[in-house]
Amino acid sequence: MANCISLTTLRCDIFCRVIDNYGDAGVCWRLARQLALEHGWQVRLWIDDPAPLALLAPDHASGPVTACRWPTDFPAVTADATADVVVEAFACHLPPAYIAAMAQRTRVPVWLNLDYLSAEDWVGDCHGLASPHPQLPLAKYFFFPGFDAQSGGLLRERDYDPRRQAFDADAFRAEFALPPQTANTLTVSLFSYPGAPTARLFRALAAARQPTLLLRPGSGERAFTEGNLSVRPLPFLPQIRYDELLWTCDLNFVRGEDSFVRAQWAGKPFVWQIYPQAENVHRMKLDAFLDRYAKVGAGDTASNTAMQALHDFWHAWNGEGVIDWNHFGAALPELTPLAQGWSEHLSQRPDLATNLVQFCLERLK
Ligand code: TRH
Repeated sequence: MANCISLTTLRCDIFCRVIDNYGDAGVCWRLARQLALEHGWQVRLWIDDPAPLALLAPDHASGPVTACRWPTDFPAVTADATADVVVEAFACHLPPAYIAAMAQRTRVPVWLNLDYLSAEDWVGDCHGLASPHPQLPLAKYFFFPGFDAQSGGLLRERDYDPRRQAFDADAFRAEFALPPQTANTLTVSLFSYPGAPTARLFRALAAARQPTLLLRPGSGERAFTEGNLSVRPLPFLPQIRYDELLWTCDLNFVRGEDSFVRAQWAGKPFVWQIYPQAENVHRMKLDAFLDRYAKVGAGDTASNTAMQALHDFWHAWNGEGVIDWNHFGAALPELTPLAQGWSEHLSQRPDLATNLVQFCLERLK
């Protein structure tokens, strides 16, 4: 890790505490890269556990973001060692010594709490609200990702479309020794939490008429074939290449937050396993997204039958009901244009990094 305390002129410090899995680091790294590459900010990512970065961005040490180990006992720093923009990711609580130094700055920093993504309507009412610090001359702004213009938007790199246009799916398949694409085989990617009903899904795919090639990145599981199902493990791909897997497939099972967003950009049918929360709070978040998604699909792109099949399959995938692959699989020809339309609908809006830069420049005195 770089020697970070000595750096003096800084534009943005992002603080990330890795709760579990990859998403905290995944979201923060993606944001940090965009702020550095697309907006020219000097960005440090303070992360308490750099292990996920080694998988997400094996070349992270080569820049453009300076990854710093967030020590348990963050030392006292001077005001000029703090940044103009400070992003507190997912309410990770900044080091008190750092907050004290922020308060000493001649130019008050813009302090953002980057929250978790939700499709719920209340996000638009909370996005951008300021919360004054009780003792210090500082205010923290709540910055909510989201699916509409009242939110902070979604992370999407400027080079996403050119990367996709340059992508060679055959070369990707050859690189991972996968069979060439055939019209009749369904290619599926699966990234899920341990509680997902994968055994039931595999049995249904094995018994289905259509052959399925199912790719499991980072699962460590073995390859096997059962009936019409062929399961192949893949290595955990660097974050920049995970998009390529999603583009290769006809259907993507994703989870959490960042892979969920990436599947939407890919414009292929997807199934989302939401991060489980206490008292089933996550079910409201799941339905809030399905409501938005159905509104876009309610037009000419998907019938009520297809939308019902999607709704029921998503609920079953999240532990509510039984997996019915026949209905969901039969709906895929209608769900594909729906996914494409949704991706195009979302990509009309400014991306989250652009919105965040605008938000901060308006508040930097
Ligand atoms: O790993 P996750 O379950 O992370 C979760 C969620 O972010 C959740 O919101 C948060 O509360 C919890 O962490 C603490 O799922 P997510 O968000 O999809 O993050 C996975 C990251 O890993 C994402 O950036 C995509 C990336 N990835 C790769 O880069 N290569 C891969 O091969 C795979 C499978 C994923």
